[in-house]
Amino acid sequence: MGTKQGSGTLQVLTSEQIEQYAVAGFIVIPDVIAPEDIAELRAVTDDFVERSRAVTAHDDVYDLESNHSAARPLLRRIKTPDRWHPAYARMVRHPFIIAALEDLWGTGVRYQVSKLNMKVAGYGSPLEWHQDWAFYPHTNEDLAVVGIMIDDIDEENGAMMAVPGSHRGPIEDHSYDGVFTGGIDSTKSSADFTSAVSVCGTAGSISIHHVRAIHGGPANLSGRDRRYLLQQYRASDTWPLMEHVDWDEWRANLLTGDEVWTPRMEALPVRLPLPEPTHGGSIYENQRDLKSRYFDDAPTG
Ligand SMILES: O=C(O)CCC(=O)C(=O)O
Repeated sequence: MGTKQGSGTLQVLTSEQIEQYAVAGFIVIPDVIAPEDIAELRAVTDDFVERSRAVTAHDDVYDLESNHSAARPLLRRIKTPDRWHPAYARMVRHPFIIAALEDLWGTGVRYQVSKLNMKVAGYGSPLEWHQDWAFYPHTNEDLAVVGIMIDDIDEENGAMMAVPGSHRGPIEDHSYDGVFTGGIDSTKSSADFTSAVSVCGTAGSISIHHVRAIHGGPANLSGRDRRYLLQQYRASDTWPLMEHVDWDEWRANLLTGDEVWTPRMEALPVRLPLPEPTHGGSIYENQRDLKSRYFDDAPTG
């Protein structure tokens, strides 16, 4: 095994928060993103929704709810939002977020990819239980998703739910009928889904969840939108087992620390996400083949 490079001095997280992350596999930190940044993210996102009226099928930017229309634009997701607008790109390099990940890992930090999950009021689709690790196993487990709460998020408007301690459990089977679906068949898993908790916070809070934590969440049946900007990061010394590495992009995404030529290897449970899903483009599409559903679908009316 390699060794971590960190200084050992915490910059932004408390030792209690680090302990909570280690035990539960996720934390929420309030008041990280400034109100003016949240206001800008909301306005920019509203513009994207407006422009989606002209869109009739999933594309590189938009993942659509099934009854999206020009008259009533309904987005499930804005894909790779940092590529399309600087307001999102700035959030990728938010100093608090980078420092928090350094605190957790004691290594440099590399950015991976982002998505903005919309869960629109009265509709937003559920996501079945899954572990991000099932999609992208690496040489070590220091990967996390940082969720920026653009709206107040609570149990009513479809907060993500996570199973405490599940990041210390096995890698679950995410296949159904022999195909990788990116979702767990809860009737076949030994995970305790009844212990799951909602990951809630006011707008401007961030969540951080571990790559192996089991998480998912219900449809948003409330009258309030739930926009959640999810940014994926990995430690500078973790390398993907399967992903194609574009060298220029890989280097450009190293936000802090030195390039590492010797991946840190850990003995971890891994399952490969194969055979590939029948439906590609987003996790929502991948999960279409998972016929055993835990969360009720959103109403289509
Ligand atoms: O939007 C959510 O509540 C969960 C997001 C998630 O797990 C994902 O997009 O993989």
